[in-house]
Amino acid sequence: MNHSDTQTGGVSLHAAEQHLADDGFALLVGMCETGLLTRLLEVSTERSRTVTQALGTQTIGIGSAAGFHEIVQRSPGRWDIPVSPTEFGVEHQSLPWWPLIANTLGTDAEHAFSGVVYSDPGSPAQFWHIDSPHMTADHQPPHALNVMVALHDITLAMGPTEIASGSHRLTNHLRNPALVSNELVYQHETTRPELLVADTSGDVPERMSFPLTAGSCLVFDDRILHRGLGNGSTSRRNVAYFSYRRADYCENTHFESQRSIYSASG
Ligand SMILES: O=C(O)CCC(=O)C(=O)O
Repeated sequence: MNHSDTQTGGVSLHAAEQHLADDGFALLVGMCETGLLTRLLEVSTERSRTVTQALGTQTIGIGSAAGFHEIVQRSPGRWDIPVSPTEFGVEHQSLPWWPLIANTLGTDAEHAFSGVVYSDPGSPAQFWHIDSPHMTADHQPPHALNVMVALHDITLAMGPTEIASGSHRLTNHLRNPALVSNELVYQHETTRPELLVADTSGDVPERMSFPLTAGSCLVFDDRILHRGLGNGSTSRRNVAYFSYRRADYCENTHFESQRSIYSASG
């Protein structure tokens, strides 16, 4: 089914698809109706409470390999807690952004990950990173997309996700020998937008971040350079995420943890 006439959060689906292809991201304002938003926030809040209570005083390093199935610390004070669509009480193909996903990745696109990522007040900005590497030297359409849903109004002080606009075309380590795949995917202090055009005449991709109203979504290509900004406010910043992949793409760099907080060995 082609959804080209659909409206996606007040933006035509066609315009959102075009932004995604050209800039590597699309901002969809007012995407979730109140019922969906309330459900996502309530389930996220309850799950984070249960998981952090079960974690207790166990320390947890940075990155998914150092984390648990139920919780990963993505950077200091930034916590990723997986929640499946079923646990959220939603059917992923019924979510309001699905037409954009289906038109970009195919109607057989698969749900890859979902959950909530929250940052504590005072937590610092992440290092720039991508979520998965390019697969071929020539530029291909995205193999995976992320939808970040603001679960409440998010001011710039609370640290929304920052994007290097258009960088999905520049993060190709198979084309640019100066780039190291692992230093793009795993947060590395030297990775920043300038690196992508070093020793070339190309412009540095513009850094962009937006205050988000509750229920607005930032959709981005998995290969774009991005980072969570620091939370300089006194409130916790909560974002639900839903990630999708093409049916023929099955790499995993997102959740590499091997242990559960509920197992006796930790
Ligand atoms: O917290 C955010 O805004 C982004 C998080 C992120 O990109 C990550 O942890 O990989």
